[in-house]
Amino acid sequence: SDVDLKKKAVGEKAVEYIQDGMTIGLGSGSTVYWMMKKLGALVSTGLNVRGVPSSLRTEKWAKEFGIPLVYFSEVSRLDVSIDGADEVDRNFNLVKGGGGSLLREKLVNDAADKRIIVVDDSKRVQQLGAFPVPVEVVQFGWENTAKKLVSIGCEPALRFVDGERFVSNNGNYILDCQFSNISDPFTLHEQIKRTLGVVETGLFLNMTETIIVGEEEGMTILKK
Ligand code: DER
Repeated sequence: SDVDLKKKAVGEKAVEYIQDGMTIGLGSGSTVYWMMKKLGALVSTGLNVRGVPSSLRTEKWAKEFGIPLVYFSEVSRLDVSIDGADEVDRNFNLVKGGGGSLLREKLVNDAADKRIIVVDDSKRVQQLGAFPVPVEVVQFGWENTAKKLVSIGCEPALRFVDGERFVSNNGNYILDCQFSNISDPFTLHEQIKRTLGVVETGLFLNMTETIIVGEEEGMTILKK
């Protein structure tokens, strides 16, 4: 589909930001898939890199494509992280977590010197919030946590996949929280974050400075 073509184009473009010897934060999702496929091809021709995966699914792809991996505990900083997003606003703020990897993605993203986001243009929005904000919560007492989130002004829905409660790579649940409109994502993130039972939110604020957007004709590279 033309969305896949856009994802492939921007995923492959992001590889241009990777230099020999770099340690890379490997994001998660179908756009990152194309970046990893291209990166694997360059590794097979001699590019020397190592990656920290932000999900078990990404770890599997890295092994499939021959991208050397390193434990997060073995590196202090990452040279660059490359990841996707579910929504991107004009201030480079993101909603992420559609794939359920937001906690590790945020930890990897935070440890990177340069952070690159790759999206197709359907992800660009004027204001965040059409996409429900994924919130990772501990399993114990999740119903009470959900009630607290209602009082912040959202409609939280426990995420199910294939009829089963989704459990993240960290053993937590995800509540997809639909807000009517998010005028101040910073305040909202803080409100959600300090709610008892919440581990992390899918609001990635001030966490990227380069966004590569795939379009009908070519792509746009946004720099903050
Ligand atoms: O779950 C995530 O945060 C992914 O990065 C997601 O936001 C992007 O997934 P996609 O590239 O498959 O659209």
